[in-house]
Amino acid sequence: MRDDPSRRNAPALALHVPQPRFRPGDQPDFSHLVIPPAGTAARPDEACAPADTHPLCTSLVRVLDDDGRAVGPWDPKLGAETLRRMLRDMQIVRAYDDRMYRAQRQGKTSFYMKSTGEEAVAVCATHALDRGDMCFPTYRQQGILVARGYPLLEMMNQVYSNRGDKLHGRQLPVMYSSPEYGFFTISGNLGTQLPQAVGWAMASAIKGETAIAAAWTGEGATAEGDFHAAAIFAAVYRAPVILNVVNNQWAISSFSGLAGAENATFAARAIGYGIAGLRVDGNDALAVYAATRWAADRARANAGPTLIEHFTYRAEGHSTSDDPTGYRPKGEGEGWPLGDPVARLKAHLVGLGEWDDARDAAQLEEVARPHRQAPLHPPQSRSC
Ligand SMILES: Cc1ncc(C[n+]2csc(CCOP(=O)(O)OP(=O)(O)O)c2C)c(N)n1
Ligand SMILES: [Mg+2]
Repeated sequence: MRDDPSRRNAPALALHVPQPRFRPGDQPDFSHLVIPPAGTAARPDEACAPADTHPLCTSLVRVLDDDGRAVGPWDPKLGAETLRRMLRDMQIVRAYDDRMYRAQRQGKTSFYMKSTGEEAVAVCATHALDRGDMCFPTYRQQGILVARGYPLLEMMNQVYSNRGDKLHGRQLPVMYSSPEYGFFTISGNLGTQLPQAVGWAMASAIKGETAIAAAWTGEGATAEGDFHAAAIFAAVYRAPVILNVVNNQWAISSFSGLAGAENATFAARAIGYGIAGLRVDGNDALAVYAATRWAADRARANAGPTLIEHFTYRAEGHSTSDDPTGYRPKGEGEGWPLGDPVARLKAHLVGLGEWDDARDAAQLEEVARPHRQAPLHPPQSRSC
């Protein structure tokens, strides 16, 4: 109380309200970010004590260097076929996103959300999981469905809420669901998928099965109580689950500082829960793959859950309802120091002699084609 005479000289209490570094009109500059060179992060054994991973919660696991070479102990040493498949899946996601964004602008659907710049987080993690593992995504992991070969036509049917929509228009566009493809129904209520994933993983263990669960959340939604409920259950029971935090710097117009990023990394939350944690270059396809495989192997060995922070950048607006020029500088993403995940994987393949510009151009043309051919209202009749 300011009137209390015994506290007359005490400073008035005040709150700290985090502010983003740059607003529209400012020149973005990411030089404050500490980006360790690729290949420098240590790779502990998958069955290590959680504390052995904790130095990695404030560092960054990176495999692809500036010249597109794979370096260091986290190099997953994937064959060219897998690398090309991951590149192709990321290119499909990007082409599909562009197409659906335009469809919304043409009035064919009410709403769409792109994952531009974050394609590796969903696509490469899925390639590192087993087909039977259960995924609990947000609206920005359409790459999981693409990586598992879910038909794009079914995805479009859902976005258009047309007669072919398996969900009969009962879900907001982009909130897909496919039990057959191990893709848990997306919920608009942020964070709910996290305790659900942990519960699914615990059930898998209780039944003595071998499938694990993986959940994704944006960094903004880690401020929800559900994140913490999920983490404590996962930690206490050593549930076979991977908790992915996709730190794309923004939660609609709120910057990551409002979810705690000024104080600690998101990966560092693993330290408080006493579980394994990794902080990963989310624009590095090989680092995402390697970290996910590490965490999956750890879960399968009953060594406990892993929290992975994917450090990335939301290159476009939050959704078709958003205009990011109202709260961040135009072109901020172009200065993002971790580059573009698709371009980086392409450069790696080219460097290996396993890809070239001509093949890339042909593939880009090809992945755009199915969208053009897809009928807007396919002739299937509804089953109910
Ligand atoms: C419980 C809840 N609170 C708020 C919202 C509104 N909302 C939808 S998306 C979003 C931002 C989420 O940001 P983040 O978790 O960082 O994920 P990103 O969109 O960046 O992938 C908010 C606040 C919601 N859908 N559910
Ligand atoms: Mg975010």
